[in-house]
This record gives sequence, structure tokens and C-alpha cells, in this order.
Amino acid sequence: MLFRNRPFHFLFLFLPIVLNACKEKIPKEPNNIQKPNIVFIMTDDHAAQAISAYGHPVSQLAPTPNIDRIAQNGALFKNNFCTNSICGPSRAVILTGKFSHLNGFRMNGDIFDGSQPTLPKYLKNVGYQTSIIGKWHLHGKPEGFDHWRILNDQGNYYNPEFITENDTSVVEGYATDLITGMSIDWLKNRSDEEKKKPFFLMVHHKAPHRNWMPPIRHINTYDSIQFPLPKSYYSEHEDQLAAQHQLQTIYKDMYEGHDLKMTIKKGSDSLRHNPWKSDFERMTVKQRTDWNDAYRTKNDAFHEANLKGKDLAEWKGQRYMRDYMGTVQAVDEGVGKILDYLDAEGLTENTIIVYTTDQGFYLGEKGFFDKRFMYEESLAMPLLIQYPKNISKGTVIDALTQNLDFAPTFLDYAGAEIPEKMQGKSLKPLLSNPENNKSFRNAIYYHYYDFPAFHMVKRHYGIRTERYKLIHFYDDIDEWELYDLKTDPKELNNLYGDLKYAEIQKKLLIELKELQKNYAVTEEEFATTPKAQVKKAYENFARLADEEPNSYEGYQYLKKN
Ligand code: SGN
Ligand code: CA
Repeated sequence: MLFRNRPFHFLFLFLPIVLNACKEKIPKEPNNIQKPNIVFIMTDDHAAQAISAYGHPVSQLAPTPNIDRIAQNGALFKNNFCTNSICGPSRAVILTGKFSHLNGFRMNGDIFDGSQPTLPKYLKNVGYQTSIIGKWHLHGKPEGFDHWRILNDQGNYYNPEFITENDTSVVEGYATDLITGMSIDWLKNRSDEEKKKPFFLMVHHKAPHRNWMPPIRHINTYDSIQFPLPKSYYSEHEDQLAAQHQLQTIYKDMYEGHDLKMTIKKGSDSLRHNPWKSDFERMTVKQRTDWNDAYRTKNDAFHEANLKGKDLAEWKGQRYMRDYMGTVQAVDEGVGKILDYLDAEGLTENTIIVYTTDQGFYLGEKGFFDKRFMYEESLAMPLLIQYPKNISKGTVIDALTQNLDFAPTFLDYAGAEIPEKMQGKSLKPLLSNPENNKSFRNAIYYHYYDFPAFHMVKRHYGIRTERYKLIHFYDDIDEWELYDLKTDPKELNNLYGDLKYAEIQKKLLIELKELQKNYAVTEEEFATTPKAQVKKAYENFARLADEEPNSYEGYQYLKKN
């Protein structure tokens, strides 16, 4: 597990760690207003394209009626974005209200400095009872929580290990159902004394993260659905050098056993390339039998069909979508259970309920799975919030918002002071009056660092305004990309250097510099990786794929270079 999540951790020791955040003081405040409870439900890698409230065609074939309830009862954010599209960093931004370069957690594998002021600590100080259940992934013990029960590292879909203050133990069951159950139990078991306090509960699912293992009850749910694959499924990434070098193309880089659950031959349940066996070996005999029974017929049909070329690539896309949507279904059911519980207990009126995910995700756009790029699908972060006291039903927010804004928002609702060092803005004024959309924010800033690492997406930073996006890939290569999201929403046409856009390009560059200045980004943030290390990383991935001729992570790149 360690290797999977931090394969090149040792490469980054040269990066400076910014720890100035620790100096801040957390103010004490009187608890004199009726503070709302907060239930913050966050999944891992849930694309907006797979939430029916967002209206994407794919999601209409696999609707999420319970998640949608939150948008119906409250607000849906159409332009919410992360600052750094990867798990740990997004979580660190949410906890601190600061960009990665100030909270010190730039990429997976970093260690979160838990001594710095965080949202749960601030909330605790104004009288909240705080709890986190599920994925943590920041390494080290959660601080500022009265109660925590976290998944070990990335966590597993079946019979995951949970860590508490006292021990680490395997809990039998399906992760999404377990996390939902534990969250409701925590709410139920609050003592009378505790019930006098408002609560802040973070429900953090593993799903729908790779390797997309649905609960048994949903393995076959979408078998008869043909999901439309994006037009860009076979994109060759013209004028997009970093995209040409990535290793997250569904039909090239997915492991056929581990990711796609393909078997070695007809009649067999043995998986093809499966470098991380523990995901399957940890199942009970009964789970494994039910699992095999659910996949066998469709795997055998695949062998019968003897698909090649594009037919095979499309089959892989369908298998991916069906498994992904199966994991999403369990999340949606879990959200429904939590909403029902709050309704039944009469808690809905005074509870802010949030549904979000740590960053966006690709469902075949540009051929991709995973995230990391500043392109729309992975930059976007679904966000739905209900709070009947303050948010009108069916509110739609168009303003440019970010995960950076979550902590200030909750503190604002809790009646606490928003610390000056937090870099986000409270969303409360937007939620109570969406007319404030226009003046909220002109542009957002983004910076991704996790290279070389899984999927080999090069470091980059950039700016996105309502209409344009400018990106600079500065590590290993030195390439700029410019998109006009109005004429090219799928970002297939890189306009950088196009004379017609010269003025816009110039203006964006100035705005980008301005953002960096305002957000206190220093030169140190643009460290690059020595070529030899990059090469070694590609070789490493090629070796991983070597065991299987049909999946060739790393090969495409090595052939070209
Ligand atoms: C694992 C996944 C990668 C994924 C990273 C980061 N491989 O390493 O595909 O990009 O996590 O994901 S897996 O086969 O081990 O699942 S993150 O959400 O934690 O940032
Ligand atoms: Ca994630």
C-alpha cells in the first residue's frame, strides 16, 4: 500500500516546507447564537458528470436521486473548483482554508502538519462537537476532532481497516455502507450532554476511487446500459504536450485485472494483470463467490466476442463506467440514509448539509480516467449545499468558487471570526443572495505538484476566469496552453500563441502574476525535477506494466523518447 501511494516520495525531499501557519492563534469566542450543525459528506473522485443534478447525459443513465435532493432543497454550485486536483492536497485546503504552498501539503505522500490551525479546531473553540469518519489520507493522526475513525491510507472497498485512537482493525463489510452506518451511529450515540452542542461531522467516503469495486448488489446494475463515451475518447492531444505524456488513458493504462476485472480466459475467475492483489484477497469466501458469480457471465461473453482495436477500447470504457457508477450508487444510497436520519430526528432545519468530492474526475474525456490536470473535468469540484434557514430551494450559483472557501463559509455560519490568514472567502453571502454572483471572484488560481508520480501528469499552474484558462506546464517541459471555454468547452484547441488571442493572453498573464502575488506564491514553488528522475519514473511504470502485454503504462512514452 505504501508503495502504491507514494512511489516517488523520496524524490521530493528537496522541496521546502512552509510552516509559518503554526504561529496563528485560535481565538476563543462566546457561544451565544444558535449555531447550525454541519454534515460534510465528501467522496473521493466523484465526477460532476456522474451526479444527475448536474445534468450531464451520462448521469441521466445512472441517476443519483439522493445527492440531487440536496440541490433541490438548497444550492448547486456550477463553477466550484479545487486549487490542486489531488486527494490529500484538496483535503488539506479544506481543513485550512489555505493553498497548498501555505498549508504545506502539496502532494500525496506529504505529511500534514496537524499542529496548524484547522477548521475543526476553530469550530471546537466556538462550542462544536467534531467528528471525522472515513478517508483521511493526510498521514498522521487527525487533530481537532473529538471523535475520529479513519480508513487506513487509501482504504479498501471490501473489509477495510479502520484506525481509531486505540487500535487498527479490519471491519467486515463494504466501505461505503460501513462509513454511512458509522456516521449515523455516531449521531445516534451522542450523549444528552453532547446533544447540547452543535456538531460538525465529516463523512469521507473512499468511493468512487480507483479500482472501482461496486458492492455486490450493484455489480450488474448497469449491464444493460450503453454509456455514451465522450467524443474526445480517442484524442491524440494535439498541441498538448503534457497530455501526450500522461499515463491515464483508459484503453492504454488501466490494468486489465485490477481495474477492469477482466479474467484470463473464458470459464476462469482468475484476473488478468493485478499488481495489487490485496484488494481482492481481503474479501471473505462468500463475498468472493458472489463477486465471481456476478462478473462471470459478462466476462465470458467478452472472451466470446474476441474484441480488438477500437471495439476493445470501447468495451473497456463501458466496463469502467459500469463499475464506477455501481460504486456511486452505494454512495447515493448512503447519502439518502443520512438525509432520512436527519429528517426523522428533526435535525434538518438547523443542519447545513454539504455534498462534495475531493476533486473532479475523467469519465473518458480525452481518453482519460483519474484527475490532476487543470482541464475542466478534474478542476471542477461538485458542490451541493442545503440549509433551509438560509438557502432557498433550487438555488444555482454561477460564481467562481473553490474548496478554499469551505472553511471560511462554515466559520461564518457558526458565527465565528474568519481568520485573516485564510485565503478563501465565505460563500454565505452568495448562498443567501445569489445576486452577489457577479462580484464574488474574477479568477481562480491553480497549482498541481505531484510529479513524477502515478499517471505522470507534469507540474503546472494556471488561471481560470469565467471564459478563459491559461496553463503553464513548467516541469520537464516548458509549455503554455490557452483555452476559450466559450467556443471550446472541451479544451481541445490550444490557442496559446494565436495572434487573435494575443491581447487576452497578455491580460491573463498579468492577472495570473497578480494572483500569485496576492496568494503569496514564491519562486520556490516552481522547482523542477531532474531529467534522470523523470526517466526513471517512466521506466518504473513500464516495468509495472511489463507483466501484462495488454496494459502498457509507460510504454507509449518510452517508445517516443
Ligand atoms: C492510487 C491510484 C491512482 C490514483 C492515486 C491518487 N492507483 O495510487 O490511480 O491517482 O491513488 O488518488 S490505485 O490502483 O492504487 O488505486 S487520490 O485520490 O488518493 O489522490
Ligand atoms: Ca481523490
